[in-house]
Amino acid sequence: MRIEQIQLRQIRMPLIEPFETSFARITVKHQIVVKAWAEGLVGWGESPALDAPLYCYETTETCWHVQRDFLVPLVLGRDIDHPGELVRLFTPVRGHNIAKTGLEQACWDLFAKAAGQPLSRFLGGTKDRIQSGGSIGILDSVEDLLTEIASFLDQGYRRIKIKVKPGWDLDVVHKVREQFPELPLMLDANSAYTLADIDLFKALDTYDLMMIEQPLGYDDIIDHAKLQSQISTPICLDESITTPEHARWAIELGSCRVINIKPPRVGGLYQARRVHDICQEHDVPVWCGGMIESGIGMAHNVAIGSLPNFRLPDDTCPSKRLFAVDTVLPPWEMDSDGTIGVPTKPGIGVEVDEDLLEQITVSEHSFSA
Ligand code: OSB
Ligand code: MG
Repeated sequence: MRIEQIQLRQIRMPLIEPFETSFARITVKHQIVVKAWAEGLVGWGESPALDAPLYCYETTETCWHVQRDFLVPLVLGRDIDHPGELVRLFTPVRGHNIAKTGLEQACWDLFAKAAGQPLSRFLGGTKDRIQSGGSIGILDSVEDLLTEIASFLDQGYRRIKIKVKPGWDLDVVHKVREQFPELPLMLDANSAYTLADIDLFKALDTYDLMMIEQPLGYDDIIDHAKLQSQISTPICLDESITTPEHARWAIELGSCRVINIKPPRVGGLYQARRVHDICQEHDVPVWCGGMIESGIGMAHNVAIGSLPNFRLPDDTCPSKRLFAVDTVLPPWEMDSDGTIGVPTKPGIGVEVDEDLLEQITVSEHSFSA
C-alpha cells in the first residue's frame, strides 16, 4: 500500500472540567489528528501530546515539528506491506513516540479498512467489550472527591483511580476507604515520590489498593524494584515503559506487577501489542491508559484494549466525561455496567466528524507524494 497523501491537523478541545495531576492542571487539550490517504481509502490516527513537557519530554509543538520535518518524509510515497514496518522506518528518529503514533495509527486504520476488518480483530483482539475505569484528578477537597466517586460508581465504572501527590495521599485514601470499603481503588502518583517516602508506601500498603501507578521517577526501574520488594500492593508502571524492552527489563527486575499500556507512549499499536505479548508471556496483566485523547485516539485504545491480556479496567471513558463535543460520531458511550462496545465496522469503526474538526482546527498542513 502506497501512502499518497498525509494531513496533519492540530485541534483544540476545552475540557468540561480541569484535570489535575501531580505534574499539571489541564483545562484545554490539543491533539494532532493525522489523516492518511491510500488506494481510495482514508485512515485516521492521533498524537495526543500535552502542551508542556511535564509528563514526558514531548509536547504538541515537538510532535508537529518531528512529524512535519522527519516522520512524514519517511512514510510519504512509500510502499508499505504492513503497518508494523513503520516502527523500522521510524527507528532513525530516537524517541518521540507520541509523534510516531499518529502516523502509525493512521496506517493501521488504512490496512484494517483494506482488509475489511475491524481494527480490533486486525490486531488480534478477541473481546467484544472493554471495561472502563474512572480516573479522578486532584480536587479541592476530600468531600468533592467522595461525591465524585459516588457519581462515578453510579455511572458504572469498574474501578476508581485517584491521582495523588505529596499532601494529597494517605489522608485522602483513608477517608475514601472509610466511605467505600469494598471499592476497587488504585492510585496514580505520576512520579511524585522517592524511596525516601517508604513509610508512606508502607502505610498505603494496608488499604487494599489494586495497585499504585508510577510512584517513583519517570524513567526509573531500579528504585521501583526496591520499592516493590517492600510492599505487597502491586506497582503499575506507566511513564517508565516507553519500549517493549523496558517492559521486559522491568518484569525481569521485579519493578512492577502490572503495566499500563498507552499506545502513544510506546510509539503506536505495533509496539503496544509487543508490550502486551511480553506481559502475557510473563503472566503480568495490563490495562490501557489514557492521554486525554479525542474519540480518534480512543478508537485505537479500544481496539488494542480488546486483546486478551488487557485484564484490568482501562482508563477509557465516554466522550462526555472529558469533552462537550468529540471528534467522532457517534461519540463514545459507556453502558451502565461500565463497559464500552468494541466497534464491528472496518478500521477504527467510528466516523470522524470532519465538520467539527474544521471548526476546532488551530493549524493544518498537507503533504502529497
Ligand atoms: O498518568 O495516566 C496518566 C493523562 C495525561 C497524562 C498522563 C496520565 C493521564 C491520565 C488520564 O491519567 C486518565 C484518563 O484518561 O482518564
Ligand atoms: Mg499514569
